[in-house]
Amino acid sequence: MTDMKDFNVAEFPTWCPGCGNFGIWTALKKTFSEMDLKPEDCAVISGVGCHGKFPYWFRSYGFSGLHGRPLPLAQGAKIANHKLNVVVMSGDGDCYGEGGNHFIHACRRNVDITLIVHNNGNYGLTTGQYSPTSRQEYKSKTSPFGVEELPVNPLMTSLTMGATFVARGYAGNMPLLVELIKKGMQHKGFAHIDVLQPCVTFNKIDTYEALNSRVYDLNKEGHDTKDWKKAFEKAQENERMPIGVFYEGDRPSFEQWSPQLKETALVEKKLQPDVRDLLEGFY
Ligand SMILES: Cc1ncc(C[n+]2csc(CCOP(=O)(O)OP(=O)(O)O)c2C)c(N)n1
Ligand code: SF4
Repeated sequence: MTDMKDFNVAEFPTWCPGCGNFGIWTALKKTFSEMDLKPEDCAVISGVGCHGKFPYWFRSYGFSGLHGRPLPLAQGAKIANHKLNVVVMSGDGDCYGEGGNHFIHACRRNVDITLIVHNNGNYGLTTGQYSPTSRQEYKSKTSPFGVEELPVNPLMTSLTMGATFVARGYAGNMPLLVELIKKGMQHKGFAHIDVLQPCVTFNKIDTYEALNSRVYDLNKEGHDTKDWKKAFEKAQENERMPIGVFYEGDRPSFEQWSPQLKETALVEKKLQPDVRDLLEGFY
């Protein structure tokens, strides 16, 4: 079995002490080591934000992309080499705001990648402005009287757009988060895991204390993860917040469906026909 330490780099993350990102960072290392994955078997791709620095502090292949753009990068990496385990780190602003369009189409496309959204209900890196998932009572520099818009419901969105694995984790519940990431990675197709991630510096309403009193383990209550309608209903609960697997479907993944990818990874294919002469014409 690989060791959690195999995924460490020389530097230690500079996230604020107590930030929920530490929980997600530890959970991913634990998941990879329990799945006996090696750093060279994996790619961790991020957008921009506090979460976006994840690949700096995680030893595997990695790429930190533009704001809102980790999903197209990750889908490209997976399509080129579908033997790689591709995990996407995104923020609520990055994924549901700037990258919202990519998010809905990734759900439809069903490429076999795992998306982990660090949902802290604000724009952490740029000092706490309100984000697409900020609740209406959230006050910040850009919402001094609270937020006028309705918050995005990430799980209802991914369920509606055809995601085949939909879950919600909590950075303050490590054993469950590890279980969810493992299940998401084992699932063949697009896995969306929205993670409640306290931003201890700027978000003073979605604190560990507040979340601890709201979250409950959905799967311990006998939820049927094949029941899409029930999952959609559960995704609407707001006061008590279910965490766990909401939905598991079995539509073929993009790689299983695509005739070009069925046999082998694109990186292993011989160019057919050989277009190198043609390409040289452009240099
Ligand atoms: C195209 C573009 N727009 C805006 C920014 C400025 N910006 C950097 S990080 C960020 C918000 C990040 O918030 P979120 O995605 O929720 O991540 P967090 O920092 O909370 O992890 C913004 C607006 C940018 N870098 N690029
Ligand atoms: S600003 Fe918030 S999200 Fe960013 S590192 Fe600090 S606590 Fe974490």
